Amino acid sequence: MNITSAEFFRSASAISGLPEENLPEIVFVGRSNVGKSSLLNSLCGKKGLAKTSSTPGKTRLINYFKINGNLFFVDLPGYGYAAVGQGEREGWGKLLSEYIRERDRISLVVLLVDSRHPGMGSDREMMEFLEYYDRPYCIVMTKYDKLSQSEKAKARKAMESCAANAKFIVNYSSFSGDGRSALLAHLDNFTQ
Ligand SMILES: Nc1nc2c(ncn2[C@@H]2O[C@H](COP(=O)(O)OP(=O)(O)OP(=O)(O)O)[C@@H](O)[C@H]2O)c(=O)[nH]1
Ligand SMILES: [Mg+2]
Repeated sequence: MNITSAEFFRSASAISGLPEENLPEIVFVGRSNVGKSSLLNSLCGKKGLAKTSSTPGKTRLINYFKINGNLFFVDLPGYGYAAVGQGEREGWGKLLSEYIRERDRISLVVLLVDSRHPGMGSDREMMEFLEYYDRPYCIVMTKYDKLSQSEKAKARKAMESCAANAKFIVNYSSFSGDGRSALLAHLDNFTQ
């Protein structure tokens, strides 16, 4: 797909505040600080669209962005950050798990995994959760620029073996834009 327009649409702090518009939703999830908001900005080619931070736990709400007038990208709060997830049964925010369970217009969940740590327990749990609720998902390996050549091949292999049910896997660097055109081409299949 080619992104011609990307606009902030709305934030919601509860499931009851989600938009009524019946548009497909491509959702970005992953551990806190994995690079979700940066990926959104990189994909849309708009630097300040989603707020990013080097401190984990920046995104606390469900943020909707309208893409090309006919689709939503959804930026969710990260999991695995103690101050956000503590006390929650699955360790993820209540908002995040409710959204994934109940929102039936999700066309694809983009699960972001840090390239330096493929197969972490919390990411595996997220994959199991997505499979249990029958949500189609793909894997984006973020911060790929931080890996050496030999680490890249190793990380990719490790990810492939633990994400056998993912629709596809893409290596990504929001800094260089590597992986952007590959990811956009895949997303094209999930815009209806
Ligand atoms: N080297 C490198 N750093 C990145 C990349 N993407 C994001 N970062 C850095 O990682 C940090 C977190 O990025 P965010 O995009 O805010 O992460 P997030 O997943 O939205 O974080 P929360 O909203 O807190 O869950 C920032 O310091 C970014 O600059 C990347 O592709 N390469
Ligand atoms: Mg964020």
